[in-house]
Amino acid sequence: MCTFYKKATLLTVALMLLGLSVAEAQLRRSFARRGFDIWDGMTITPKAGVNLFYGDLVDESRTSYSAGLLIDREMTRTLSLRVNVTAGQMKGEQMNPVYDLPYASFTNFYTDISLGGSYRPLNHLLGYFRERTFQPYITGQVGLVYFSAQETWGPASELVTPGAVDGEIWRQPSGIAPLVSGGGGFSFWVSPTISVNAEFTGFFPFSDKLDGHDVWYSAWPEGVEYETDPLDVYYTATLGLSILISDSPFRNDPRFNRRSYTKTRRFYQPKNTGPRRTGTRRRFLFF
Ligand SMILES: [Ca+2]
Repeated sequence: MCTFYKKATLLTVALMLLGLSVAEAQLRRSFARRGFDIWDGMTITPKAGVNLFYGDLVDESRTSYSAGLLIDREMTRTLSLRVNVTAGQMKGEQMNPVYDLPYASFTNFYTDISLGGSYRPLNHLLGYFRERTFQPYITGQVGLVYFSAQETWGPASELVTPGAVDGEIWRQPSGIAPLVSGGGGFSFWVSPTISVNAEFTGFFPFSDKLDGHDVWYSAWPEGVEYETDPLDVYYTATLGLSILISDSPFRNDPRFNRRSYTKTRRFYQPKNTGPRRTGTRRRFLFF
């Protein structure tokens, strides 16, 4: 098992380095074409939502809260480079089917940081359009997760495992594990600088200890040790507000000019509802 996690760590680090070198190559090319500005096409998205934990410990109460920040920079008309940070608390409970009581429960404070890319298929299929109302995307990332878990015995444990005491802390593992993640989402255009963002991502950490639970015992602390499947997985569903720092150098596809024009014009048109003073004329906007 140890070798597996070592290999996974090496693979994750290799993928992160590959991602960085691809990004650097992209940046060099952009720089050669025009003056490079890191802020061009960058959005920051504060977001919050729920996380759902699925692991070898958890049957119930798997939903808790997360918040995070996404930094996304357009690199091409369809691809972005992104850094995502999420933090929050996870929780869950395992039920004993015989007594219908909780055997154990866990909480985990976690923070993950991921580097990856996202792909906007509509820009590919229909042409680049910055103000597209509904802009879906898919994303893939590699990263690291810090976890600080606590597993607590439940009322059924006293009836099943000699040595267990209901309400007492069983284990408190913490550490850093590599992860891969993937998912999708969409942004909903509100104004030239603001979009609403919704995203669903699955995180697959290379550790079985995010729920504090990797092995179990016939008796505690000196019983036979049994290993479980190393399958701790969590998902996040978040809502956020994307703020555009600076427009990207990419121009809208010509077919979107008219739509872009009316939308942008409507946004910038002065809303003059009061009585018009003599001598003042409506400003004419030419986009
Ligand atoms: Ca586990």
